[in-house]
Amino acid sequence: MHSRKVLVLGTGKSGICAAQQILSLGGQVVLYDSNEKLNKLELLKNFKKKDKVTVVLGELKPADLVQVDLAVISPGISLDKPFVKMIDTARIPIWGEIELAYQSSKGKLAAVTGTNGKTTTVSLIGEILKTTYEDTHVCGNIGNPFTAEALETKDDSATIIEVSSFQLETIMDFHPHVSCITNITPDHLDRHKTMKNYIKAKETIALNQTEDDFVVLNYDDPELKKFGKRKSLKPKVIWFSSTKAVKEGFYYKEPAIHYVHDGEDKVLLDVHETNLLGTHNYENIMCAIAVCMNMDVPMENIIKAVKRFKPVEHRIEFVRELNGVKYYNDSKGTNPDAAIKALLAMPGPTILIGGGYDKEIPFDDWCKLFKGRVKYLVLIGQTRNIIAECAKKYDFTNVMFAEDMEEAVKDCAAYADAGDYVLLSPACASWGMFPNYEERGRIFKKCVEAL
Ligand code: UMA
Repeated sequence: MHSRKVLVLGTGKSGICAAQQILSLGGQVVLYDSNEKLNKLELLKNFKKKDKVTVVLGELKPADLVQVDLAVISPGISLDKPFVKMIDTARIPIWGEIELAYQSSKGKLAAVTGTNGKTTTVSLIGEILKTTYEDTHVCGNIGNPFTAEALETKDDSATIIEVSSFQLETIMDFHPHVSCITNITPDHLDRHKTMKNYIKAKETIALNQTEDDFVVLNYDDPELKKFGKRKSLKPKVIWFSSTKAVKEGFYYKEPAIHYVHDGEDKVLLDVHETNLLGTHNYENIMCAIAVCMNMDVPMENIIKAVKRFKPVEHRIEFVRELNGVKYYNDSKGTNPDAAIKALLAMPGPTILIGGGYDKEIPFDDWCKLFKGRVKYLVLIGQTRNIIAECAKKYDFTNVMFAEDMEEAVKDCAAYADAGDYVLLSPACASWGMFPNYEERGRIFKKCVEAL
């Protein structure tokens, strides 16, 4: 990286951390963002005075590419963008921020992708790794860019990274020792266009793995079952299932998680001894155990950490009980599959807040579940008409529209009776109304606390 001139695309978390990594290694940075309204001086506050950084906002011109050796792209930028095509035509290699970090990272690396369950699984893996490795790094799509950690890693470090399909589109040498795909259901089709492209991006996680590596896969997911049986797949496959006893690997059968190895079936853990609720969470636990076992963590340490682990913020997070009504924040439910899991985890009649940014995903499977479970549906954001129409197809018409989160929460409180559950699980991304799902969740909690 020394003396290289690198064009960093995007000035969110990934872009800033990527630029800082390049500068630490002695390179120069051209920091670019399409948003011309950003403030250059504010952006430059992320760097030291002596750093060789220039900022370009708005349109990227061919002159900005002069002497650029490499471009590093943020995950939120689609490869279809004309400025990305211009960089490609100029034969400048384009790496994702993950690839940049990978090139400088040391020690053992595990990576988790999948439509849902990534954040809980990665957080749990992080807690387990900490029992055995003094130097553990938890990063990636979870909110802490890999580039923020990579230069801190050492030969005896353990790193667990959450990788999204966006990030996997631009890897090159990225090679985790253990990888995991939790599940694949429709998401991000506005960006990937087809399920085929989306699945392909997810499967890239194992692209550079060898016979010495491991990939943890969901036996119950038809796509992943096919993938795991593919002859060209090099790493050893470790299956997990929550529906059947696998011949080798992990399975959940109420009330326990089992490990089957060399014909021996061992009970590892009673799920009621954990703080996690719902079958999807037991799947996350199996993923975490499978990953950590192959990161050389003793089983005893794994089980202790699993039992101690508390649910992640914004994922079916209990907020408060008021007048016999329990409020749950599932702002991380950013696609229908995640929202289905949250709705199914509610033990009683539910008043549901849904809607948000349109990722062009069908809502049918989610709306089919409303009748008999959802008392009222309060819709916010860009998708509210689409969801209301879809719910109507499945005979569900108890729908209200709200302009913002405060109004939505007040509507829920007004219609809820003792014994009901109020759930924010929007099945959509937050963009358009909020900067990210974390902020949406925090605002929901604030409105609930203010009731
Ligand atoms: N931008 C451009 N041109 C474009 C599009 C965007 O310049 O055409 C600029 C925007 O103006 C903005 C910047 O790019 O300034 C934003 O970059 P980004 O969207 O990559 O955001 P980051 O802050 O870098 O956050 C990213 C991930 N965001 C996305 O993938 C959309 C974060 O995942 C991740 O936590 C972070 O890197 C650290 O790794 C969020 C997410 O929603 C949580 N992920 C999706 C998901 O989980 O479903 C994939």
